[in-house]
Amino acid sequence: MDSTTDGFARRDFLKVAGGGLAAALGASLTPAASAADGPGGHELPKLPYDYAALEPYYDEATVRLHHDVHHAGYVTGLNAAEKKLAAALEAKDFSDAKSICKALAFHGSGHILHSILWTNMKPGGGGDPDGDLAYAINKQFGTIAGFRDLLAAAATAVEGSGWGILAHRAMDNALVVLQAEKHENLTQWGVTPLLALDVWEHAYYLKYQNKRKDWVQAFLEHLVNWDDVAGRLRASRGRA
Ligand code: MN3
Repeated sequence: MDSTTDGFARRDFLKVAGGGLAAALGASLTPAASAADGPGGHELPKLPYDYAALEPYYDEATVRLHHDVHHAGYVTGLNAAEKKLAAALEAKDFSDAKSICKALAFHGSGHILHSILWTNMKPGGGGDPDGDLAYAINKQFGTIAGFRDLLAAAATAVEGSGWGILAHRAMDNALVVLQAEKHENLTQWGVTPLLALDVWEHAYYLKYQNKRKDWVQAFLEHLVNWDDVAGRLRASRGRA
C-alpha cells in the first residue's frame, strides 16, 4: 500500500469513527474504541511489529514491559475513570469530579501518547523526514538539524517523567515542539501530537540507565518513523 492510498484510507476511517479520542489518536492507529462504544471500552492496541523488532536500539525486555504493563495500565485507568464518570452521571453525584477529571487527563493522555509512540517507531527508522513534513519543519524551525536538536534538548530536559512532543496546531497550521510533564501537563490547547518521544524512566532505564540523552539520540537516529509522523500531519490538516 503506498502512502497516498494509506492516507486516504485512514482519513475515511476517521470520518466514520468520529469522536474526540479517535481524532486524537490520529493517522496511523486504528483506535480500538470510539465514543460510540460507550465508557470504558478502550483496548490496548497491538504493537505494529514484534517485541524484538527494534533491537538493538530498543531492547525486547523494555518494549514488553512498556507495552504490556505500562501502556496497559493507562488503558485500564482510562476505562476505570470513564466508568466512574458514567456512575457519577447516573447518580447525579459529582463529589468525586476532581479525581475523575484528573484520572481522565492522566490516563487518557497516557493512552493517547503511547498509542502514537508505537507507530512513531519502526525497525530501520531514523534518518531525515522528506516531502511535506520536511517542508513544514524547515519552514517552522529553519533547518531539519535545528528542529532535531530542539526536540532532543526539550525531551532530554523534561523535569521528572514526561515526553518530548512535536505537534500540529491547526488554528494557524503551525508546528510546535512541546514538553509534557507526566502525560498531560504543559500542553498547548488545540494541538494534535504527531511525534511522541517518551522520556519516563520506564521507557529507557533497563538499557540506557540514567543516560536519557542516549535514549533520545537512539530514538531520533535509529527508530523514528517519519512516514508515520508525516501521515499524522496530513490527517491533522485534513481535519482542520
Ligand atoms: Mn511510557
